[in-house]
Amino acid sequence: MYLRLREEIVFKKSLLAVAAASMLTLTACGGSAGAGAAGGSGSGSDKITMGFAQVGAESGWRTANTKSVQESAKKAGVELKFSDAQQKQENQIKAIRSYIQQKVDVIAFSPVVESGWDTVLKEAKNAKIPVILTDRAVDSADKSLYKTFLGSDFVEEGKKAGEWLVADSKSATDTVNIVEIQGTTGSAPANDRKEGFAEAIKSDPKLKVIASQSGDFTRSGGKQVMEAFLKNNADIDVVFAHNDDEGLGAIEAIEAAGKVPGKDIKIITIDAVKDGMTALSNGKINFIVECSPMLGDQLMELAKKVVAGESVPERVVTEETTFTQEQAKQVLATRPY
Ligand code: GZL
Repeated sequence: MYLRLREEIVFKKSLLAVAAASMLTLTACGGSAGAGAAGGSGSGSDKITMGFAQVGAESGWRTANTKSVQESAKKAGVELKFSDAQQKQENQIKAIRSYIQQKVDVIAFSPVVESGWDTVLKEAKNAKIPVILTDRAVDSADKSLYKTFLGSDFVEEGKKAGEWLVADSKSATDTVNIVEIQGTTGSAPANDRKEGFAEAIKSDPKLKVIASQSGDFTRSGGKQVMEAFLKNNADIDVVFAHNDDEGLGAIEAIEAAGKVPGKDIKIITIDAVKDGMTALSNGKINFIVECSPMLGDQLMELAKKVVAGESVPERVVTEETTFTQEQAKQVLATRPY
């Protein structure tokens, strides 16, 4: 009797051991599938699905950024669902909600403005779908609402623009009147570039921002704002435009007013897209701070890690430089965008 009982206990113990072992394997396997466990497409296949909510197509930079994301997704074997919000926050929120409905494995987006994202990001978190911020940031206090923020340091970009002007104005004796064409109102790049530029020019009291208005990062916006600045200010020495497209619009307005861009009125912009670099090499712009739109490869790498449950840095800052007129002439032919 005792022996049989003992055999029975040994047998049951070994059954339990087998069951526990198989459970471990399953969990491990579920973990590696990532997507299923994370509440994503649950396909269990290695291929991940990304929902990308793009800002719009407002500038040369945005077009290059979209191209980079789409080409990198193809190269990385990531299935990409893509939407263009025409620069409207409600459209981006709608797109993110639809990605949640479709149970994508990961959501990535460039928030058109900094505020108003907590509700929809909480919905993604509750659906266990990780979110990656790319290009622009949100001002949410809850850092758990996204896994990482990949993009430029816009304050640094504004500072570089201001520092160039401080150096270029060293020999000036009179006040240097600056007009500023800001990016999209409420967006991280507009807020931060303005902050960085103001910080840098504080060191020279001759440098005065006499007018500042949003051109919404578009060429037409830059032209309209510059026309108004020229009408209301007799003596403008410098334009600081938050992106190349606004600077190119300002050039049109300056030339229409019979003045020489780059000479009568100096122009500093940010981005370094092909059209901006062409104007820089032709002397119509004086200095450009680079802001790289080529975020696609890094985004896909981060997405795969996040879906696989691996840890990623909270912040990934993109590498970028600056260009003078001489430097633009040397690199223009080889610029990738
Ligand atoms: C910056 C990006 C800005 C560009 C503009 O990372 O968000 O938006 O500077 C674009 O050209 O429209």
